[in-house]
Amino acid sequence: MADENHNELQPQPHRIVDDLPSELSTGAAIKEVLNLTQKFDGEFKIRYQTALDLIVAKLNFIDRSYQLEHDATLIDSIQSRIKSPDSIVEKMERKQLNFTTDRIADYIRDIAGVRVITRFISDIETMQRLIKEQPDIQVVTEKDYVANPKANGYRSLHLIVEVPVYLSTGEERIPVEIQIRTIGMNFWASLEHELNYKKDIPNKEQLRTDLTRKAHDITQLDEEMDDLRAKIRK
Ligand code: 0O2
Repeated sequence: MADENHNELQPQPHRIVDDLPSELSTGAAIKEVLNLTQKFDGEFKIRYQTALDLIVAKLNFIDRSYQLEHDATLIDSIQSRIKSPDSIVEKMERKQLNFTTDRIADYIRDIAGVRVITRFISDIETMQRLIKEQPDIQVVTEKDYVANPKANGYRSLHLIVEVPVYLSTGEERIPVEIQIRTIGMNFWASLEHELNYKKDIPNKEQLRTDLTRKAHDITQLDEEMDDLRAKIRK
């Protein structure tokens, strides 16, 4: 990941899954603990689900307020998910995180994830500005793959925000990843994701090259649509 994409504004480590047995280090063991955690310690999942619900409500509020003022929506759709234990384990293995020393919630910051799909590219920046203006949400990390696309053509704006969740034990700031991208960027990313995760696809490398080329076409279309909208709304 390119450094210019990674703007650590205020890293705040979280320790949610504590007191794990030190002898556990393999992926299978991690999975087992995660499954147990989710099964027996519902609070872990409840924290993330609550944070997710709060962020989705906040994003809808931002959109409605914008609509009142500008007579146009910013958001085309919102998707959200809690990362599955399998996917958490896969990511920890991919990043070679040692389960005995590194804690899940410290390093996997996208356990709660929201994807905001906009129609126009300039709406991504507007969304980002309006999220930052919310006094109860703190943006702690920004990665701008729109200004600095990945080599494969991936574009999206990633924010890690922290939202306060009030538990019987007190307030906890829970991280939520917000990915903001256009319909075109989302369309591209979902196919590229499929290519990465499907096995036995012939000519994978050629398909990757073709997809990277299509990402450029989508960038051009996104920019042209933005220009057209500006002329229509003038
Ligand atoms: P999933 O299935 O979405 O859960 P870091 O936070 O820097 O330690 P991270 O989180 O790997 O590391 O970095 P990054 O770049 O913020 O990517 C996070 C997510 O962005 C990924 O989550 C994907 O959803 C998406 N993403 C990033 N790069 C690509 C890409 O090249 N293609 C596609 N299709 N999506 C991408 P996960 O956990 O990998 O997967």
